[in-house]
Amino acid sequence: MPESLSAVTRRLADADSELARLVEDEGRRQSECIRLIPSENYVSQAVLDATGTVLTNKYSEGYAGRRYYEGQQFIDQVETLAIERAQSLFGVEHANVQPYSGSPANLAVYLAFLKPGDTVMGMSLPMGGHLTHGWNVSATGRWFNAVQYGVRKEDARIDFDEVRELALRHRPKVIFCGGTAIPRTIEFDKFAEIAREVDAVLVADIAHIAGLVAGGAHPTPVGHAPVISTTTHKTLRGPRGAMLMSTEEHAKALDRAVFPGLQGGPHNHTTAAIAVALREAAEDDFKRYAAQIVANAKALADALLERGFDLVSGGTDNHLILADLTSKAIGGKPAAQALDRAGIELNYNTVPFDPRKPFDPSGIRLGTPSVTTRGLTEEHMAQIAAWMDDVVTAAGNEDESTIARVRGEVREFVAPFPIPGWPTP
Ligand code: DSN
Repeated sequence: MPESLSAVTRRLADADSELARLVEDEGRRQSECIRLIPSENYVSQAVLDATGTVLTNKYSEGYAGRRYYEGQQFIDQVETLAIERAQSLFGVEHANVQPYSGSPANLAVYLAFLKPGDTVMGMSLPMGGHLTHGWNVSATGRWFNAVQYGVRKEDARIDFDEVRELALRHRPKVIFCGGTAIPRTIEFDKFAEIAREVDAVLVADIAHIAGLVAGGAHPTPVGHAPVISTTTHKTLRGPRGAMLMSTEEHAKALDRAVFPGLQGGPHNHTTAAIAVALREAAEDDFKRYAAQIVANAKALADALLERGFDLVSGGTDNHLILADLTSKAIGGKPAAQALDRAGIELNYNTVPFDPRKPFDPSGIRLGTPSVTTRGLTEEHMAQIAAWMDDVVTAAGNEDESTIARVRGEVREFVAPFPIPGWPTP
């Protein structure tokens, strides 16, 4: 067993040293970087523990009390606990905790409410939506008649007159709101008004902001959207999984769509970890965490603006920032790659009305859920913006020595902020 392995991977190394080495390297990478991908986080030790339990050994197709396999005495209780915690945290009538991840959860929505060829409306991917909201390369855009809305060119905000006009013209059965690159508050009430007018089911995809909603740092869709879809691993800080929540009216249709419509056995170890995360999210500490995510994002946005970054919509209301690097004379991809070499991890992203291709777009997308989990606060954001500025400029000038200098400074900077589940160096 190699001496340099941490205690976390030493046991794994007894069985598989090659794999243990990779886990070790990834753990070190995560602890030595400033991780700014807005859909990622660091889960707690308890969530990690629940994920690595014997619950992974069990098949349990069906729902509590109605399974197709025996031996569900405890699995039923685990799933029920997760459901009850979701109901209580979000204030919803019904929760299904079985979807494997966000895309399958959204596909279950299609199966519950639409037939192939029916009309669905969602925000287009390059404007900030999600693949599964009807984007053309996704099954949802190929098998359904997808009508896509976007944002206004002037201020990058959703144009509700356009959304209403599209809805009246195309009469979608389902309208998705929410997305993956939306730096502003989602106005669920305005979407609900339009959905009512055309008799569509409004689905709020809160994958990105679920933790903010749970912690009171973003308005809730409950009372506006009868169906809510979310992943559990972003701001909610749980394992990689998803949930569908709804009013009682849609409970049966959604449950049938998840199983047997789309999936087989639920991943019980994930369900357990979701239950743990939901319990954590109900604590007062989590409210402080959610508020701090937003405070950090605003401070980081302000610091980036001061350094001449062009932010889509001019800033942020939530955890996420989208920057158009056109004015910095560099594409999003080479900038993201240089930042990664410098230990600052984010992703390249299209910006609304992007003239460049999705694989080589104009923007970068970043956010504060992970750094906030580590304990960074507003006072640290100016330094991160300064490094980003240095690296983006250096990347344009092929100045690798600046990138190497920042790499060293970043490593030193994050060292006092340990990550859960990983030993302090
Ligand atoms: N891949 C997720 C994100 O990064 O936003 C969305 O599915």
